[in-house]
Amino acid sequence: MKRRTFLKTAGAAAATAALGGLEGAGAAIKQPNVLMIAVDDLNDWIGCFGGHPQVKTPNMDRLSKRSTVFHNAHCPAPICNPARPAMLTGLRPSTTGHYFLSPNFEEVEAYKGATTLPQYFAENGYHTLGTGKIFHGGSPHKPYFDEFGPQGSAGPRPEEKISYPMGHPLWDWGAYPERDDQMPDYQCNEWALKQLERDFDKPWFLALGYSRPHVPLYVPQKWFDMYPLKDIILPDVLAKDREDVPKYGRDLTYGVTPPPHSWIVDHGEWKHAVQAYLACITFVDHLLGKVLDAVEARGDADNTVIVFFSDHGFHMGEKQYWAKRSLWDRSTKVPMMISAPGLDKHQRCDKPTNLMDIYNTLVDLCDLPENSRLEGQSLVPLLEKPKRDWERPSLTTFGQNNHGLRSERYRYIRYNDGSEEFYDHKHDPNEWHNLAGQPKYDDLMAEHRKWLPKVNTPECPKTEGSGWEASEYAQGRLDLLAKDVEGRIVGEGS
Ligand SMILES: [Ca+2]
Ligand SMILES: [Ca+2]
Repeated sequence: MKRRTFLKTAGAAAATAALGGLEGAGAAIKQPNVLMIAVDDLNDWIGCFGGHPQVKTPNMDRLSKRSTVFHNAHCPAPICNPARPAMLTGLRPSTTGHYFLSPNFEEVEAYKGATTLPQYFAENGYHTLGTGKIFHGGSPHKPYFDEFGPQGSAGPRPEEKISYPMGHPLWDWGAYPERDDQMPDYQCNEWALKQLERDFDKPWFLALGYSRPHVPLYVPQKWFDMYPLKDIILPDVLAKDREDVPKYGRDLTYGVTPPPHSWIVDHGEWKHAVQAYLACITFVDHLLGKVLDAVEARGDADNTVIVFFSDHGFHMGEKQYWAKRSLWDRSTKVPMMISAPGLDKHQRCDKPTNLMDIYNTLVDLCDLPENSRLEGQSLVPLLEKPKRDWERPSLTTFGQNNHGLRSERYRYIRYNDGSEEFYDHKHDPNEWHNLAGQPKYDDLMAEHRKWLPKVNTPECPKTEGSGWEASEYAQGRLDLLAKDVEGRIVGEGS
């Protein structure tokens, strides 16, 4: 399988050169460039993913037309800080013990000796550039790239919160600031656009990470105006959906940093929060459009791989819950698209895939030597044939020995205490009806259980002084923290 795509591309380029192509034979052997676009906390509310009927994402949709669109892709961990290093080192959370918001990537012993994705490209002849949020916000990004522009951030905040007066400072939504150019995402985008005007004497790898639609859900008013509040359609939610979830799963997703669902509903803020999320998505889509224009204007556009993904999904009230940190599809499922030279465009893939697979896939597409430490798998076979047999389900881990597995049709969850959930997406795409415990699903559940990781490393030590952490929740020890829930001035945001 390996190198087939590159060879095909090189072959096509050589043929062009033989026919008197203007690019010359030199271009025929050049490895493809890579543009990697990471979006923060974006679920499938994108036109081409069909997650919300009102969302306006013309540029993501445009990218989908040159890509293979992965409709069943999932994150390694449903929270930024462990998800990003897992995919960038190829080491699963269950291998490293890195599960929550502390410690930062650079402090985790198990990553030492791992070569991150951009470093691997640099070691193998690429010029690497990055800007925005690639690793989690607290980690310095510069050491991992040849050049790094502005690092992403949550951006400016008003003196007083707009919609959710209590709780974590990042948890708010509303129209702010006045202009796009006040947004860090805008500034990162401008830096990326400048790089895309340059000529490079090596193949290039450019990583661009947008911080929206991560909270605070602030963008200028004009983006809100695209979604009139009165017309907002709320997500499909089943009342009392959590009643058939095991206690461990309910405790794990009690919600600490985000507002309680009941607060949002009782204060008439649900539509407003949905409006704000949609507005943030369209703002990011607009920035992406400029980047796609810049790439398409380059002479090497046809020899550029584009990978687009979000680091995990996001609840907007589904299962009476907000944000991430769950093992349900709403948290684990990510939009993922891969466009590469020589491959068919506008393809749909429903096979289970994972952000962990991006590292392997890029190594494969760019004909780099194999990195044997990676725990993902190359998706090139699926890029070539999206409907081919694909056995391995997609694994998401949240806390030690809490796992979700997604196969093509089913979701299986097993918590640390042995309790389980099982959903049939063919008949229940919202995961409303937990089938675990019904004897007729025993065999299917056993099939899924076989794929649980054999290694479940204890949680790595937290950074000293990092304070409250979600891990107590995630280990099902809700009672320890009940006193903290009232005030809700806890947690670290994402
Ligand atoms: Ca995130
Ligand atoms: Ca339910």
